[in-house]
Amino acid sequence: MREGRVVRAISGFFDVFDDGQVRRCRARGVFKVKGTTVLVGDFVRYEPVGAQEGIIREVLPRRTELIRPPIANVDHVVVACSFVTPDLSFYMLDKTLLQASVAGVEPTIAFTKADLVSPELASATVELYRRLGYEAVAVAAKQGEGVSVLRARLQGRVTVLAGPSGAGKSTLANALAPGISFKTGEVSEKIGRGRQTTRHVELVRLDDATWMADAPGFSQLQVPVASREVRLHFPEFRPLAQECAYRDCLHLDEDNCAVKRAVEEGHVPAPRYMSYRQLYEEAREQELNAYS
Ligand SMILES: Nc1nc2c(ncn2[C@@H]2O[C@H](COP(=O)(O)OP(=O)(O)O)[C@@H](O)[C@H]2O)c(=O)[nH]1
Ligand SMILES: [Mg+2]
Ligand SMILES: [Zn+2]
Repeated sequence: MREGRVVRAISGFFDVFDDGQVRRCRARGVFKVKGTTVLVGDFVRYEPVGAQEGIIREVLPRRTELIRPPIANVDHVVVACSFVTPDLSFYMLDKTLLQASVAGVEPTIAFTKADLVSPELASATVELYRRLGYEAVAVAAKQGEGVSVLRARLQGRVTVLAGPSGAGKSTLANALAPGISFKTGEVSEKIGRGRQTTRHVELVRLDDATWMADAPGFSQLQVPVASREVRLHFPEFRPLAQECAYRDCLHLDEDNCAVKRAVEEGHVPAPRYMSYRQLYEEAREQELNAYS
């Protein structure tokens, strides 16, 4: 039995990368254990069959698991967030950061299309998120700005790109890995009416330790979170929460809330707090729907 990494899943087959070679495998037996599936990113035990095929017998334990896109063992997400077209949305950014945090995947924010705004706005936005405790970089893909910083952050990790359609994910992927051509998935999906479009998740190898997921059609991460837990994924709330009058303060309508005070005093950006309230409400609504 050998071990490899699933890099692609296509209608019942799994491409397993092992020792510089990709084998097309079927999964046998692993599905019999209830709830077990094979995901792209999984490490599996497999039996080679001939020179190019194999049978997956076992899925090894996962470090992380994303539901959308369906991918295992990702340890880094580059959150693409454009300054323009689409316009910068702190809410969308904060939502993706929340989901990365819930999934236990470290985020790096790429503020894309920095060439289309003033350098002052670009660096102020990057600073805003750095002060909150995030890794953030301004990117102008065509000019190569920010690309080498990001590439260094990919090293030795499995990275997935997330962010809304048009944010520049494919452009960034191509800049990060010249020589590998990433499909502009979102575009073909809109044109390809009635056609089966590429919703396959695929891991692209940059070197043996460095992989990047091309997940066209999955612009957002999607991970469920309990409403009461949302606050725990806003790192800047953590030191403040100890100062709240209520130990279990949700930072909503409670009296003597240190988070709300910090917002009023400008220490926590107001859009960030508005994102929190909205994401709390969304999580709450999901809970109410689930129990009704
Ligand atoms: N000016 C500028 N345009 C960009 C940049 N990155 C992407 N774009 C453009 O934005 C559009 C959407 O990019 P694409 O990579 O397809 O976005 P995706 O949908 O997130 O994969 C394309 O027309 C790109 O040429 C950038 O850094 N600067
Ligand atoms: Mg794309
Ligand atoms: Zn509070």
